[in-house]
Amino acid sequence: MEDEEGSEYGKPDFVLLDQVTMEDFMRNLQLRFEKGRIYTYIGEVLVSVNPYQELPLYGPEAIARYQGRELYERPPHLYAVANAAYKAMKHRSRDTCIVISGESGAGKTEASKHIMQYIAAVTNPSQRAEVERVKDVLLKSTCVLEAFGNARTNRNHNSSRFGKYMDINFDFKGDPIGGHIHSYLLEKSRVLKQHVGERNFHAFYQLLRGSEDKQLHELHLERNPAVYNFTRQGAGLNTTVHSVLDSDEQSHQAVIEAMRVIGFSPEEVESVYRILAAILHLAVYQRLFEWVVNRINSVMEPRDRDPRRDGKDTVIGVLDIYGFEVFPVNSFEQFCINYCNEKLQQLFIRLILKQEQEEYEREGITWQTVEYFNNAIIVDLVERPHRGILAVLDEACSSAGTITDRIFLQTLDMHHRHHLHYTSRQLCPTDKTMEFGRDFRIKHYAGDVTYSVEGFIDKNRDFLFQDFKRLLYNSTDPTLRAMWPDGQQDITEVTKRPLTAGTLFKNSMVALVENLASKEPFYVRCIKPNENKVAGKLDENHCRHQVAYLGLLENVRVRRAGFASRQPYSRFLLRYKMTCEYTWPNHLLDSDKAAVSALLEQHGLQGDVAFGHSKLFIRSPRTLVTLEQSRAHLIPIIVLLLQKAWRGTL
Ligand code: AOV
Ligand code: MG
Repeated sequence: MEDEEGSEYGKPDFVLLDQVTMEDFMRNLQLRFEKGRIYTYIGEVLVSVNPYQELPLYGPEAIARYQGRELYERPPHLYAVANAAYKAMKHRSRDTCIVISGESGAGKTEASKHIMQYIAAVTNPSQRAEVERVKDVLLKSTCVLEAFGNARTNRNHNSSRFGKYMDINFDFKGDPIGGHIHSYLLEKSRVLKQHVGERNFHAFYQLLRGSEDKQLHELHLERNPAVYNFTRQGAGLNTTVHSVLDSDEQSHQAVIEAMRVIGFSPEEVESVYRILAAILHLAVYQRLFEWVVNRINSVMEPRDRDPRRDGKDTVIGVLDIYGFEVFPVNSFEQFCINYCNEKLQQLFIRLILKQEQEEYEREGITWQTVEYFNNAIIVDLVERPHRGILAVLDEACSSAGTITDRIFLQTLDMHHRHHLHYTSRQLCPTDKTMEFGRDFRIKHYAGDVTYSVEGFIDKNRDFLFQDFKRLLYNSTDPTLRAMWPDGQQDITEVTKRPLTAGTLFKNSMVALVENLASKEPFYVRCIKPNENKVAGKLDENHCRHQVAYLGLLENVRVRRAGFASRQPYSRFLLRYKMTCEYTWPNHLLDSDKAAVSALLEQHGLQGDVAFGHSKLFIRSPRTLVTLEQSRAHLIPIIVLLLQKAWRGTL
C-alpha cells in the first residue's frame, strides 16, 4: 500500500488488525473516518462510510491513479473496486457484478455513480462515436431515473424508491457498447401519500418549480407545490430538498437535457410532463416510470455486437437497490424492501462466508470454521411455499374480497406462532409497541421492524380496472398508448388471475440473486455514520449495529483465518514468472505447483502461503505487493533486453 496510508491512518484492511474484536474494528473505522479515509478493505470487500460532505477523493486525477492498478497498490477506494471488476471482465472475460448494500442513506447510490464515472472515464480511448453515445446514455440515465424514482424520506433526502440493477455490456476491446436496466418495485403509493417530513418523487417539484410560466399555464398548473394535495402532504411548505442536490429548478433543466442526450424526442419529453401534470389529478405513475426505463433500455440495446463471440458480450452489473429501512409506520413497501435486503444478505453469506469456507475444504486447506448468523430462516419465513408470509398473503388476495387485512394477520399468527423471528400483539399481548389486530413484527437480520397490515391485501393485488386500461390504451397520445399495452387484451386473457405484486417481486428477487451469483462478485458495504445526516460525525452505537448485522467481523475472521488472495497456479505464474530464474521464460519443473513453490522460495515468501490442489492461497496482501514491486522493477530491464535482442546488439 502507498506511503500515504501510514499507521496514523489506521489499517487500510481490517484483515491487518492485531485482533478481530468489535472494539478493534470500531477503533480503526473511527480513526480512518476522522482522517477522511472513508474506505477500508476486508480483503476484496470495500467498507465505505458516508462522509455527508464533499471530499477531494474523486475526479480525473484520482481515476488516473487507480487505472490499471492492482487492488492493493493504492489506498482503498471505490475506483479500485471498479477497476478490479473491469479488469476481471476485460482480461479474463468474466461477467462480474458489483453489489452495493447498506441501509437507507448509507451511500449506495452515490457509490454506484462513482463506479459508473470510473468506467466511463477509463474506456473508449479511441473515442469511437457509438461507444461515446452509449456512455452518455449510461451516465445520463441516472439523472433521469433519480428524478422519477427518488424522493426525500425521513432517512435520506435522495432516497431511491425503486431497486436498480444495471448491466453494462462490453465488447472485446473492453468498451461499453450497451446496457440494460432492471428496475424493481417502485414505491408508487408515495404518489398518493407521503409521511410527515417527506416528499413525493422529485420530478413533480422539478416540474412545478422548474418549468416556464407558459408551460405551466398550458398544463393548467400552479407553481407552488403547496397547492396540490399530492405534493404538500408530507413536507408542508418546506418542500425543497436541502442538500448537495441542486435545486428543483436546476434539476428540472438537467433532467430535460439528460432526456435529450439519451434520445427522447421533444414530443416524448412533452408527453412525459403532460402525464406528470395529469397525475397531479389522476393515481398511473408506475406505468410512466416503467415507460421511461424501457425507453432508456431501447437506446442502450447493444448495436455493434462482436460476431466472434456469438453475440455474447461480457458484462459488468451494478446493483443499487433500496436499503433496509424502518419508519414509524411500515407497510407492504417496507416489507418488500427489507425482504430484498434479506435476500442480498443471503447472497453475501453464500458468496463470501460460505463459499470461501467450502473452497478451503475442496482444496484441502486446513481450516478452522468461523460461525456466523445465517439469515436463511428469515428469508424462509417470507418466501416459503404455502405457509410463508407472501404465500398467505396471496391466498388472502385470491379469495374475492372476503378476507380482510385482519384475517390475514390472524392466519399469519396461526402459522408462525412459534417462529423465532415472527411475533405480533396477539402472540405477545404485553408488548404495547404493537397494536392488536394491526401489527406483526419481524426480527430482521438488521433489526426489528413492526409492520402494519393495513393495505397489504390491496397493495398486493395491485388491481386496475380493465376499462381504465382500455381507455388509456385508446388515447391519441402515442406515449400514453405505449404505457398501456395490456389495454388491448381480450377478455379471456383478462379474466386469468394475474400474479400479485408480492409474487412478482419475489420472482424478480430470486432471478436477480441467481443472476448475481453467476457472476464474479465485488462487494461494497456501505455504512451510515449517524441518523442526522451530519458531516464528520460517527455515532458509535449506530455504526456498531451495522457492523454487526452486515456480518463484517465474521467477514474479517473468514478472510483472516483464511487468505487474502487465491489464484490458480497457471495464472499466478503468468504474472510473476519473470521474477524468478527457475520460471523465466518457462519452467522445467514437474508441475505449475512445483514452479510456484520454487518462485516463492526464491523470494522467501513460502511461509505466507498454502498450496491447494489447484490454487495457491496467499495469506497477507503484503506478499502480493512484494511480488508486484519485484515485477514492476524488472519490466523495464526486460524491455531493454528485448530491444537489444531485436537490434542484435546483445
Ligand atoms: P442510499 O442510496 O444508500 O440510500 P445515497 O447514496 O442516496 O444513500 O446517499 C445519501 C446522501 O449521503 C447523498 O445524497 C449525499 O448527500 C451523501 N453521500 C453519500 N455518499 C457520499 C460521498 N461519497 N461523498 C459525499 N456525500 C455522500 V436509499 O436510496 O435511501 O437506501 O433507498
Ligand atoms: Mg439510493
